[in-house]
Amino acid sequence: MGWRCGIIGLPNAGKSTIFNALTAAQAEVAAYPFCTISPNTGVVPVPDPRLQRLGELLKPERLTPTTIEFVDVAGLIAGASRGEGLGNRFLADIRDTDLLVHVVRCFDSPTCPHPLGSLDPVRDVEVVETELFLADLEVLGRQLAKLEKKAKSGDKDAVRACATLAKAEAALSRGQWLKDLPWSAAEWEDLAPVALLTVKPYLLVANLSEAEFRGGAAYGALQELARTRGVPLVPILGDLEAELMELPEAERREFLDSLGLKEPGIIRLIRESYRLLNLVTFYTIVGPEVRAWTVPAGTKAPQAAGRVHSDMERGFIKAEVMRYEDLVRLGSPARVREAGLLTVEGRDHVVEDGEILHFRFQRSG
Ligand SMILES: Nc1nc2c(ncn2[C@@H]2O[C@H](COP(=O)(O)OP(=O)(O)OP(=O)(O)O)[C@@H](O)[C@H]2O)c(=O)[nH]1
Ligand SMILES: [Mg+2]
Repeated sequence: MGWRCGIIGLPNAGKSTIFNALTAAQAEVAAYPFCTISPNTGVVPVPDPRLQRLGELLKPERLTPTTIEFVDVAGLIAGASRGEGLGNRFLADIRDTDLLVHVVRCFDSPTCPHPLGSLDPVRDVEVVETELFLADLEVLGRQLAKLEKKAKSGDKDAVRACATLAKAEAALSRGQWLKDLPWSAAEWEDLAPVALLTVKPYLLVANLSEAEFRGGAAYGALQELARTRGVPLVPILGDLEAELMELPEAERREFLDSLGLKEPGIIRLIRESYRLLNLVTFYTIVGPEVRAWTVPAGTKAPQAAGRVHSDMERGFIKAEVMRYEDLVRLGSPARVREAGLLTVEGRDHVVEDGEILHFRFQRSG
């Protein structure tokens, strides 16, 4: 199972350009696996300084990072939620993603016209978000109609679910993202079967020309919007970064330095996406391989073992746990053990970010 980030936005915003830069970013983290599942889906390694450090320390034959997927979705236009343009296709494509990455155009181009005739990122954000809201209202309406019939016949669960869905409808009508509401666990369960979009974590990408990057008014307005709304905003120089990824490391460095950047925007985008997905990274050291794994926050040890191998979950006995910090400070797993800092945890252990886990399990069969 992977985590999927859907790249959405108006046509000609630069979604495919950024997708291409992302999938070429394997050069940035060389020797890591990368594969394209379909023309529009790319698996991208997550840059991980801790894994690099473990590599330097333990010198394994293989260092395997964790990955996330990016999906380059068809462009969306006003009316998409009612099937305009590639509307239905667009909605189907993003329903099964875990995060929405909204690419907003912040560049002028004589050769590539803006679909709405002018450069105005704040308006563009509004147009796209309106479609997300309308799409959610539509599925909620349909689901409510079904549930109301059940509720009338006295189904208690349906009565409660109706109340939750009506609350969601009211919030959307006020312009609130469903992800920002303090839902109870029971309410989340009511919402889970409904294919909603505004429950997903969300971030904005400013796709910038160099001129806008150096203080353009359009970018400024988008920054202000992101700040007031508290939405993460990642600046990317789409065209340039796509080309940059094909250059040798030294030239790339020089170019980034000339822009005053520490790293390419797409690398920040991968890190920021990973952060918003609310995932936890743990590590395993097995034979010649040190490997990073991803589980949702709150996952317990047996289910984490199941990520590595289903037999390990079935036959789970216990997990030996080291902290990344202890290993780096003391220099080897043996010293961590000698220092008494290796703990043995059972089935109820909740895996924390940065743990190095060794699973003990009963082999089946
Ligand atoms: N000047 C400039 N042009 C860009 C930039 N990013 C993308 N473009 C150009 O804009 C055009 C559209 O880019 P795409 O990446 O295909 O846009 P898209 O959002 O995938 O468009 P659809 O697939 O039609 O929805 C291409 O000609 C790109 O070269 C940029 O940062 N600066
Ligand atoms: Mg495209």
